[in-house]
Amino acid sequence: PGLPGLSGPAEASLRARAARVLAANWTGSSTVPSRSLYPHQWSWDSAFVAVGLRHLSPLRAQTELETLLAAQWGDGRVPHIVFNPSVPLDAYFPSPDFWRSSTAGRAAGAPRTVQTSGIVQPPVHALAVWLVHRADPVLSRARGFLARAYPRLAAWHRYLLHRRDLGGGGLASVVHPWEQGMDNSPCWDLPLSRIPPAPDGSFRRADLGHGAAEDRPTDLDYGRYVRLAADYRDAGYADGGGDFAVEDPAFNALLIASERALARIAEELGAPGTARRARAARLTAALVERLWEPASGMFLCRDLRGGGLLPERGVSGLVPLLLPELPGDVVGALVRTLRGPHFGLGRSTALVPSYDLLGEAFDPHRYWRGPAWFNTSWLLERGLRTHGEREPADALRAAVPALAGASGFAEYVDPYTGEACGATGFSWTAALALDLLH
Ligand code: 9WN
Repeated sequence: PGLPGLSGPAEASLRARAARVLAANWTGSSTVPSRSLYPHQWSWDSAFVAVGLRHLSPLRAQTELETLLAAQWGDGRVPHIVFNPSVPLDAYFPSPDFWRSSTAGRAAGAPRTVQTSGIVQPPVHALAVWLVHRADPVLSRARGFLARAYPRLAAWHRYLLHRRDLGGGGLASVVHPWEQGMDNSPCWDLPLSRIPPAPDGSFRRADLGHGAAEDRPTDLDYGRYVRLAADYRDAGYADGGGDFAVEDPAFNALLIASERALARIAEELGAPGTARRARAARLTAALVERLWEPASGMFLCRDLRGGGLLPERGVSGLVPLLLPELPGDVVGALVRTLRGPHFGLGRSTALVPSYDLLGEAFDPHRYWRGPAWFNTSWLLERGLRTHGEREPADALRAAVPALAGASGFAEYVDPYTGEACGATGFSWTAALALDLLH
């Protein structure tokens, strides 16, 4: 379907502009999220980028995912950053000399030839692989795309479901806010408050050279990010011992959606998908049991070190709407929360804010503390459509490309005004806008 209110030529020019962003950010084997702020390959960015790229070049979309999966560690983890060796060390912090993957990560099977970070990001990859396959099954079969990706994706899920089941309830935990992808979400304020920050002056932020300081995480946040990552590195990237461990609803919902995609991939390859589908159903039940909070009408994060659910309402708690096997009362409550005063969708906001509009920590410009991001709106568009909520799904389907184009493909926008924040020419914004134009 076309974009309501947008003429054919306007829509064509929006597509062409989005394609130009992705062409400018393509390095030859993968796409950087942003030439200025993020000059390497990021894990969940690449999955979202591939979903859009499949409409421009299924070959590039396959290559994007293959480049990422080639950097997988022996223990199955897919690193959150794959570093480009031709980019100067001071262009992004933390750089490869901080993570020291090939030495500190040796016991966990880090690759020798490519430098990576040692943490992970949300597992959107199997879903992306499946969508990319479907865009051009003939090319995919000719290249053995699924057959090569499948064992890597299976090992990735195995890592998350075994090494990362730190709470023992079946769900995967994140051990760093960067892993969940919503770095400075107010959900992390309490668990992070227990982490002593790395001393001032012991590291140098590169992000402040590109982004406005008031739109980025604070120095105190960074001190804590650095401490947590350094502790993990110094423990050889072994799981289980860190001071931060959280079960996050979006991370687990994406794992479940990807497990369902993996079932379809298995079937396409001639193997049964039943065990994976059953696992997805079990994980959905565990998600509801461990993270659903009826009084808030949404999922919350579980803090394994402090104990209990974290009270903050982040957009992450709405993302499980993606899952078709969610109980009906949970779906109904999620849709009401999304459209109610805390997220305001279709009333005060056209895209989904990253955090509770009524929350004490709400800030319309500061990164994951309020601004609307395009990937979460894309996920919720899918979720609404999955559950037959056609009218709000159609509205999001129109708003994502419109605001992406109007903001210069911004990294994130003010949820009330649509004003661009962070980097412009941001890859997943362009990719997901393109996807919704198809
Ligand atoms: C740390 C690349 C990434 C996204 C994350 C976003 C931001 C990095 C940073 O940029 O995080 O991984 O330096 O702030 O929060 O979701 O994947 O676009």
